[in-house]
Amino acid sequence: MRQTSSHKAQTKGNTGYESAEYVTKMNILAWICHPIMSTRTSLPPDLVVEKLTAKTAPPPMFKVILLNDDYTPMEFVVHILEKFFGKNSEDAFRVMLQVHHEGKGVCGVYPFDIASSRVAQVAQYARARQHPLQCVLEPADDA
Ligand code: TYC
Repeated sequence: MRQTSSHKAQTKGNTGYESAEYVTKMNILAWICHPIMSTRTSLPPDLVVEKLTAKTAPPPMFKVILLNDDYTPMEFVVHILEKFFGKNSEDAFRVMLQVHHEGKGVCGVYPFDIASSRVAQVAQYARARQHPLQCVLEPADDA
């Protein structure tokens, strides 16, 4: 990235930064990653660098919800909760019973890719054993 005159001497109000030569974040990154690729051999001594820490928002989360049906055996549901959702036998039994009595229950909360892959794994595993067990995704965030 080439420095242009418009990049220089940017006014930043009364912060005392007026004399600092303005360098774009890309320019600094290029210098840090590979000085030879950069148009600079060194950074200016009066450089003021804004905080470069990544501002990444946490990913949206999704609940994997297990649905009740009249045909899937209870033991199979407990097995699913242990195998795909890392539950111990006590928690697996508790979630299974909740689904049985209330119609649905949360198996776990994950980012989209993990949640959707768990749903697909459960569907494939249950269908291969002729069980109609269903699980679905639901957004977990309030937004
Ligand atoms: N209702 C089922 C039965 O009585 C058990 C069951 C529990 C099925 C949870 C699905 O997600 C489920 N055999």
